[in-house]
Amino acid sequence: MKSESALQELAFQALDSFQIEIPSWGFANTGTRFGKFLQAAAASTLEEKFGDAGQVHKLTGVTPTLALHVLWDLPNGIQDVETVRSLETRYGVTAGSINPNLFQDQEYKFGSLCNPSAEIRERAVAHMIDSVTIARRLGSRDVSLWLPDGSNYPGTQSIRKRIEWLEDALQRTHQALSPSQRLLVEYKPFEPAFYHTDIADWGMSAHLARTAGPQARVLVDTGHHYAAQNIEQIVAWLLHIDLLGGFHFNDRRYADDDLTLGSIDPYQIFRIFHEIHLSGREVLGEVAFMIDQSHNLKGKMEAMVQTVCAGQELWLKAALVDREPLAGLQDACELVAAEELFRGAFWCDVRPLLREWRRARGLPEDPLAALAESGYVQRITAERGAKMAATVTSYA
Ligand code: RM4
Ligand code: MN
Ligand code: MN
Repeated sequence: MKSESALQELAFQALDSFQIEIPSWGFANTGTRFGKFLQAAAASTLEEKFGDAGQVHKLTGVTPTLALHVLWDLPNGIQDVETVRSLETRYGVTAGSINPNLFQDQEYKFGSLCNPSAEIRERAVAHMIDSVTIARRLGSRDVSLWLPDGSNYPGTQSIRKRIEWLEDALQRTHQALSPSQRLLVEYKPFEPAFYHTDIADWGMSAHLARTAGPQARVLVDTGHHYAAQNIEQIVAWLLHIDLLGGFHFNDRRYADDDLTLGSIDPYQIFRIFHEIHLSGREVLGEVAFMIDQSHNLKGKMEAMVQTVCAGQELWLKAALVDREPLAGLQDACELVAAEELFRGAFWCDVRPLLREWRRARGLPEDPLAALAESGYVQRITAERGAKMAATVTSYA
């Protein structure tokens, strides 16, 4: 048993090292495949997204960066960089990862970087390179690619040709990176394509990252796996081969559900965090923690604050695993004792320690309660609600 002060020191160190990026799209109106559900408090401009992100950072102290989606957030591309810069100063959060958008233009119906048309592939590569430029001008380290490409029916596309096109596109994107930038390659086995996706799993991402160049890494989105897949094992492998670039955190019950972190299976996030803790603190500079969630039913501000707090709780629980004795038990094959030690940390109620840490750092002890007390959500609901009636929600 650790003394109370030793425990506090360990907890404070762990919490000081934890930051997580929030996504601009987590504040906007989103929906299901069947329609959008509008919320009066949703952000519909980049300024509102920055405003909301600034508020989350003020309440939690651990979300200094906002992930941006080119086209959604910078519809005029490079020209919008100055606007972003002024919003950064105004709201106290800076632009985080830059996400190219290769999935909403009509020309990408049959793919973007893997489209059989050389002309369309060229346009998609140009967008990747623009995204690198945007990121550089904003001082953002990571360009984070999620590729929607794939096919729906067997025999309709050449899987092999598309691999070559992709290798070429990512090499060219990599050449545009400055020395401090990185290219993150996200994978997803399904949706929007359902027969094959061109980057379906971590092996494909790892290969593409390696072929692209030394500044490319793999991005693990927790919702982008088949059910029951052992994600922490993938994380352990990526750490081992030095290719883990970051995470998109969210939770899921079935597919890419984008539910709030830890809502369905908090133990899984704990197990992932354990692998990171095992690698030591140095690895944190190399592994970006990001949230990738859009909230259709929960209030957006509440869901984001709740997610950040859940992330901190699970990070802290995983930090409490007594790793040295655990290693001894593992080597001795003391299975029950090892498992009890491991899950003992998971069951520890860390909320009092978190409250102490927040108090010591001058943050509200209970960010969700502080959000409610601040009246922020009521204010944006009143301010933004009037615009809502004009928004289109229908699917067909
Ligand atoms: C994907 C993926 C990407 C996100 C897009 C919009 O499912 O998770 O990270 O940018 O959705
Ligand atoms: Mn994602
Ligand atoms: Mn996703």
